[in-house]
Amino acid sequence: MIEFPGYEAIISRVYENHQEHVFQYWDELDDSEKKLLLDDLAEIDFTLLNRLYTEKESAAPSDFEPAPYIGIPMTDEERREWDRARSAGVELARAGRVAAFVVAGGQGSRLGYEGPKGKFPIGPVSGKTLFQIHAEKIMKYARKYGASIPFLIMTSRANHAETEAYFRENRWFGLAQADVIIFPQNMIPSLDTHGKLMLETKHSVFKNPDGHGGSLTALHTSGALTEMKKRGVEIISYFQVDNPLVRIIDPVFIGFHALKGADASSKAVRKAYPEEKVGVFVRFARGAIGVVEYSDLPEEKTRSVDAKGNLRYSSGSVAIHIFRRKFIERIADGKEISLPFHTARKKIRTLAEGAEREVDGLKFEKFVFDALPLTDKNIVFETLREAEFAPVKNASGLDSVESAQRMMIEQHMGWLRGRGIRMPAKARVVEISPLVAVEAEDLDPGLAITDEEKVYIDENAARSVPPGHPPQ
Ligand code: UD2
Repeated sequence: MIEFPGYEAIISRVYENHQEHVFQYWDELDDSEKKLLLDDLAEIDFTLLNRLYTEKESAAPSDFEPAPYIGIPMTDEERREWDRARSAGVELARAGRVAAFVVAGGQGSRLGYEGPKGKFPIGPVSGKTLFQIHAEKIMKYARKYGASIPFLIMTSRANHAETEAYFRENRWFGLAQADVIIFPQNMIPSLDTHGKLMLETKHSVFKNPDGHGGSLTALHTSGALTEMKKRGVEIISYFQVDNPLVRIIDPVFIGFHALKGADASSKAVRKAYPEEKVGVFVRFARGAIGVVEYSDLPEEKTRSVDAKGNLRYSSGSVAIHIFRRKFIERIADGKEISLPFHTARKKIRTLAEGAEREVDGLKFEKFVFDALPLTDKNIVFETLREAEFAPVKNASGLDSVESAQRMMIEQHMGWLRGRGIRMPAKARVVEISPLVAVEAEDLDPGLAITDEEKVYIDENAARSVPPGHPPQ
């Protein structure tokens, strides 16, 4: 057994759990590296890891039915209800009760991009990054509602420093520095298929971020939640970094959430096709509403249709939620309640027997939607895909850079048409700066657009001209 003064208990724990291979490079390490490795090992909850390894094949839930949801309004009464919700939502935003929260712990590796995904350029004309678009939307909402809207950003160990530096270099994209709160999520070791820890370097254990479900704990442990309480924020509007279309502050959604007295609320879109890679909203046997991830939805349920031929499990989760601050405080602070871990089998690059190699491994992640059944009340709210869901997952094809950019262009052209703004003959690609508009009604109907193939409407171009006086 190796020795290092002051770390006897940790070293014994590693041996008791049959993980002593993590010391295979011990003799090559200097004292500071030895300490780093031991500190890394000290953070590991071996009891939890042993349990996760034993339960790795545990069955997915199967006893559920499709969840009820608030649909797109069809009748006058429903439209009136929407108007009431909008007023309530606007009121809350004006009173500074709302914060925006993006989970950005993932890397852009599926896009073939190595940095934080938020730094990926997505603006079809401007080339603005996902982070810049989100930050500018928040600035626009803050201006519209005349209140500050804190922007909470969860990173992970791999991209925290780069994300912080990016916001600093860009002067927080015009937001007040104090309103941009960036904090990392926790990490959990991955295991190989025999339940063994793996090394990332000779003096560190391979760990993966603990999933976006870790965001609720990270909000608490980082102090962000306490800060929100101090500022009087009651509602946390949660979204994923990879969706440039997201309506970050949606007064109707916020209003429904508040008027229904929900602890959490979630947006759903109709699934585009049965195998679409989105979780579906369900009502579990005990009555709670939650999400079953697409990979856990049995084949016959994935394809099941009703009498009219419509998909039964059609409410797809777009990973947009609202959480009541007090609900997060309750579950993040509670000692017994914690979200379950899901196991994913992934290839992991690790260091073993003197060389870097790729091995089959098990990654453990929490999913934020597992918090939904822990609420006293939660609602599902239907929305239109083209209005707010364009995930950037892949370099090409489905859910890609190309499809997201096309949806952004279509949305912006739709807003211009909706406001009766004339589209010049040459214009093919149009992008509107979030600082000009986050929805059609922000556009001045007198706006004149230059006759070019690629048009970017920013604050300078958005100056209106009197009707009948086209710009020179
Ligand atoms: C997620 C949902 C899926 C659907 C889809 C919509 C899960 C398990 N699946 O699929 O049901 O709603 O999104 O686009 O949620 N992240 C972190 N830390 C982590 C892991 C992820 O911050 O440890 C962030 C990541 O930066 C991204 C988001 O969570 O913003 C989603 O991660 P993903 O792209 O891996 O999720 P995906 O596509 O499997």
